[in-house]
Amino acid sequence: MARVVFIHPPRLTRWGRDVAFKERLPHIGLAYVAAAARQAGHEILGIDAAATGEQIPDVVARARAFAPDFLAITANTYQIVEAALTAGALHDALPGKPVVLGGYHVTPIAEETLRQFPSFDAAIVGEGEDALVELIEAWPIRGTAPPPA
Ligand code: B12
Repeated sequence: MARVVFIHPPRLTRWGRDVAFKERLPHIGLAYVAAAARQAGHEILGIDAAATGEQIPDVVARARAFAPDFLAITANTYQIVEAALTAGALHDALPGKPVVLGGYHVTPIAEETLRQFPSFDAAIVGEGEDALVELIEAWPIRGTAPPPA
């Protein structure tokens, strides 16, 4: 069993402006992936910072308090910089904990995205329910040996 935090990144670029209803809607795709992880027996925490208005320090504090093994972030293209900054802050606060990216930005350009934003350790393309569970279970967490090549 792993402890996994699911994050919809904060909005950084529109501070002080009214937030439209669209940005307040919870992220359904991330919820699907989180539900699959929970169904597979993992402990989950969801942080929809885009919907709640939380900022990177809030996300980091909540993630740390949960003592995660694994961090999962979603991003559309207009959120990729926010997601990368959040991943970097999580790495600083939780050294050695893997951060995996999913969603619409990374799906068509995974290799380019991972090269451009080294704060992501891995990416999942397309629908993430099964793939994320497989990745969590294969990743060498808590000192377990890596899977055979
Ligand atoms: C529904 C929808 C909306 C709803 C969102 C409701 C909600 N809060 O969830 C509303 C109407 C609000 C909306 C608004 C916008 N949308 Co919209 N929307 C869609 C749509 C039609 C479906 C998304 C969806 O819910 N899919 C179903 C869920 C279950 O799947 P999913 O989100 O894809 O998630 C799966 C995978 O992506 C993956 N995954 C996702 N995240 C993660 C994370 C991890 C860690 C992992 C492992 C996997 C993973 O696994 C998930 C489960 O299988 C898509 C187009 C499409 N047909 O897919 C566009 C789409 C996502 N929207 C888009 C855009 C641009 C917008 C707007 C900016 C439009 C605008 N100009 O206002 C706004 C932004 C709103 C905001 N600021 O947040 C673009 C994004 C393109 C991009 N590259 O970023 C899309 C792809 C449409 C397009 N072709 O251009 N949208």
